[in-house]
Amino acid sequence: MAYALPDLPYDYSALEPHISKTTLEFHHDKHHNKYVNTYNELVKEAGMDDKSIEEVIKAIAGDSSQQKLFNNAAQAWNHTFFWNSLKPGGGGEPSGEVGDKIKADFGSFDKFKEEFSTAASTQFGSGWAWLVLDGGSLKVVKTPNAVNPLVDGQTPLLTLDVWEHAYYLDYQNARAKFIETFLSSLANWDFVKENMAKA
Ligand code: MN3
Repeated sequence: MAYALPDLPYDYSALEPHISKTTLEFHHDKHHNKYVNTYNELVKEAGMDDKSIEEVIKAIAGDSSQQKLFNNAAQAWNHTFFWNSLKPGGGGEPSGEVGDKIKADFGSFDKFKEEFSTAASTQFGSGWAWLVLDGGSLKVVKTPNAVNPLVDGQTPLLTLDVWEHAYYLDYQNARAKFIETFLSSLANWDFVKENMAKA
């Protein structure tokens, strides 16, 4: 099925000063848009356009002959998930069932933050850091390039894009500062709660 580029779930300037309007314009209108357009061309050529994008991602993961289709499918999907992982006035320690689950599975919110920060900062080169549900437990994982946790049968709950295009205009090479800002001011715990409820 053709995949539509979603609008951002907030205004382009809504995440300032943490993520600038310019970054979101490039990241959404140029990068994400290109992944979506390329995916829509390639999925048709591959004769797989009767499938949902999630089905395509799972079906061709690890198939080196379909690497370009996989990369564009996963990047199209990952970015939509990333926009929803951010919200104005987000971040900080979540309360309620999400906060309780984090404490139960990581020991404390600080332990979770430490694991997530380590995953995001040690992903060498381009990739993603994720909070996932794996067999009922919360876990932090990192993935290279376009890969996402769907290919390992995990349920993504929250993600941070650590490709340089996600932060370079606002943070230059200071990835650690971008990660810290995501956790303190942007992470969308409502989205995590929705994803936990659907899992
Ligand atoms: Mn990106």
